[in-house]
Amino acid sequence: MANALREKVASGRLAVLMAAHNPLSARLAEEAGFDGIWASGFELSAAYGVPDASLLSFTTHLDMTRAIVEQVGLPLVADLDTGYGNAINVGHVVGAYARAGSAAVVIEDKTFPKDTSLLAGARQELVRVEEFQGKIAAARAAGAGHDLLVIARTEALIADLGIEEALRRGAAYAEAGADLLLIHSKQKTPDEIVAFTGRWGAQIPLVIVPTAYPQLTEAKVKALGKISIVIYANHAVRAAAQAMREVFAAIRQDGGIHQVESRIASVEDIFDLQRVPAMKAAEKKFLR
Ligand code: SPV
Ligand code: MG
Repeated sequence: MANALREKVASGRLAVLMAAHNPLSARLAEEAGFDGIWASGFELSAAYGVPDASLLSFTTHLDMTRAIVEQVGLPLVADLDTGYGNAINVGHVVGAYARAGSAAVVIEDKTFPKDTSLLAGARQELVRVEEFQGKIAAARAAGAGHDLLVIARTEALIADLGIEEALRRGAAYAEAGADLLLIHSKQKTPDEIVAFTGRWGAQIPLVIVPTAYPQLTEAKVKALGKISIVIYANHAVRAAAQAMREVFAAIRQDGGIHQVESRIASVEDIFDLQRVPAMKAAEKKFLR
């Protein structure tokens, strides 16, 4: 099967990805018309109630990835954090994600165990450039034959190392064979990303995660150029948390579930999301 994300990037159109932490959230993202799924480490960690700090094993995240790929047709971009160790670990892990049907993997240049990027005062330590180039090369080798995109992510801006260092690392990662560069920023305005994008030599296209600077709309991203993928990295779990909190509070307040019916998805809606109609059709055909 051709890699639809590679085709979208090659076409020069912007691909917009939504985060997911399970197949249901991925299916809702598909229903809403997103171009792909971001298999987010932050979202899965939050779903397990633990910090996004290399606490979940890669097989836990791989299980989620497989489950999403089995249920949703959109290309999936797997968040591999640091690659769970050195270049040998990266090769092992990326091979598994490639065989699971990922369209792309993202590996970031932080040390293992990582700390999450948007947390104030978090540990943000980067590995040597050469070491990360080796990890990119290992990822490429493991993905060969699977039409897998390798996205290198630099956390230079997250680590407060400045635009020069981010540009230096980005260029080195492009040279090592990355297909795209994810440049992450925690600034509350788009200025830093706009400045970086302006100075980027466009060796490879950029990926951004505008969580901290939501003012940068898709129209503005397109106007900047050089950016091929936008990832809305945590909006599934944040939407779910808020919706559950509000409905749970209302049920406690009302002393029953009699008032919330119109505020939540119907049971029939969930049946549809579970593909019950397809199962019923199969029963007619196969149950004898
Ligand atoms: C994720 O969603 O897991 C990400 C994006 O890597 S961020 O949480 O902003 O680092
Ligand atoms: Mg992550």
